[in-house]
Amino acid sequence: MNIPTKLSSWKALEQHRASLEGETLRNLFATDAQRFDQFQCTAAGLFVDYSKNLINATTLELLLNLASEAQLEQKIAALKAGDKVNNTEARPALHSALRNLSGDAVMVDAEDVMPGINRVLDRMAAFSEKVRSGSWQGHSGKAITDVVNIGIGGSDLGPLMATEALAPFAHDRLQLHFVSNVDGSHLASTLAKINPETTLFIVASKTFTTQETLSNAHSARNWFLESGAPEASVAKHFVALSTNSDAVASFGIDTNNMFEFWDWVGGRYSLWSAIGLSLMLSIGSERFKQFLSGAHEMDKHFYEAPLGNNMPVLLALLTVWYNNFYGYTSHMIAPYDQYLHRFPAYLQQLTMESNGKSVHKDGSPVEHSTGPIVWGEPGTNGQHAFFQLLHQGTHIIPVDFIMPIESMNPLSNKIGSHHELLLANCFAQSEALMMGKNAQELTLEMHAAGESDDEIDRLKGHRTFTGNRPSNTIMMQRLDPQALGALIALYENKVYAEAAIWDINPFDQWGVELGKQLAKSIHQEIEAGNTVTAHDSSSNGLINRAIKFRNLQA
Ligand code: G6Q
Repeated sequence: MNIPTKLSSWKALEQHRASLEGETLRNLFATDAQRFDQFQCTAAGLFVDYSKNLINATTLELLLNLASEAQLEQKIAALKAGDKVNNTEARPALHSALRNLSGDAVMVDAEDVMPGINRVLDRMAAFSEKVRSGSWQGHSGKAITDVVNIGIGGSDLGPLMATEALAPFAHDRLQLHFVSNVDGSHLASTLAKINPETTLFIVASKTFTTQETLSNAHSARNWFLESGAPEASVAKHFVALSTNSDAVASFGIDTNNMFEFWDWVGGRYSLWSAIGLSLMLSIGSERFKQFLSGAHEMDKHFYEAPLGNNMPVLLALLTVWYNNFYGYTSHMIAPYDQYLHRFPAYLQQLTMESNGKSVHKDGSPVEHSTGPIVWGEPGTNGQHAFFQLLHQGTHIIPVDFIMPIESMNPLSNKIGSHHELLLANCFAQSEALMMGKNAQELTLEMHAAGESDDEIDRLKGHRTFTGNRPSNTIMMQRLDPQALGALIALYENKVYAEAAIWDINPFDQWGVELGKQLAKSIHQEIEAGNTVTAHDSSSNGLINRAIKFRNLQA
């Protein structure tokens, strides 16, 4: 085991960090005209400018030393080879096999998993074509118009985010809906918009034991049957995506209508598997393949590029740099593309569920902070809300700006082109965060606007900006299936590289399991309706209050 804080490269980075005290991004740019050329990376159709970071050539060298000392290359090779990198669950993490278009075998326990993956992909493609063409019909002989994916967490966020991101490529007739929350309002508001005769429900659950999903699926089936649909027609309107065929059968879905995946696919990494069926229905199997291909290109880059020119590794090292050597433990994702509006939420699960860990792989406590808090909103909306804190707050929050160069909707009017305005805002934000505005610049600006020296003095503290706030800018030509695949795989691989350096397991989620377990027992208590005493006084009090008021209403 490589405890990161004990590595000599970690200690060297601590010293280097101290030597950078007082250094500014402004100065780093002023003294190095090549900075933009030096700190950039291109891979799988994506371009990353990481020059607006608090690093110099020595920082990068020392971070790369840390990667080597933490055996990152060997750990990347282990991931690719299907080693049991998820040590607490004794499983490999082979989401990369799901998009492995190389034709090479991928072995799990001496068996090549590629034929099984390709068989399911072919079944998904054949089914999608039937639904899209209208030849798959509901019980009254009408084509499907609405698809409702019922799932939660990894069985929801990925397909939801990607379906929204690729909305310009969506099928004309099919409306996609996603129901995740066990709050009945989520399902009810969706059911109110659709017709049971022309709706296909996809019940997406790796384990097929998740209470929220099963509860929503049962209510959806009741609604469907109460509409007068014959029991035998459930097969035309309900399909399942799961690893658990017994549970699918006992729910009442014909296992011929089940698309399988495997326990070595983590929930939050499952979008590339059968869990992507809703996306495939929306964009078609060919485009789904382009989506896989973008991710595969990024995987190849991750496996093969030297660490110093490896996009996921570089972004991971920057996160480690800020998280562990500056104490910047929050990370903001700002997609300048409305279609990516669910991308920050998706990344929140990917990164926080993967790297929100406090112990090393051997179970010993970590001595450093791990996964940052990830959040965000699309620009320019965020600019009119929380960006104030990014510019002048006491927290320094590194930002990833994500920006397609071409718009899918190139509107313009007498003010100009929407997309040029969007681009301008994105570039303006990263520049402003980095450069800030000093007293001299403010004075010139306020004098030019005819303001008095007194007024300048009065407002100086409020209207100057320290700057020195780091960001990356990730650009792509346009947000198409290939680019989205590459973008997601970039972050998946980045998360793995961070975990490898921190020596934590990014593929388990015992916190999620705890929630599932506790909710189950409290649910039984609420259903029973008796006064509970088994918990702490707060939990007892809350549960009893809910029971009391529910009984009063009954
Ligand atoms: C993901 C997590 C979690 C999971 C959901 C749904 O990595 O494990 O978000 O995806 O709890 O689980 P099921 O797909 O088994 O219903």
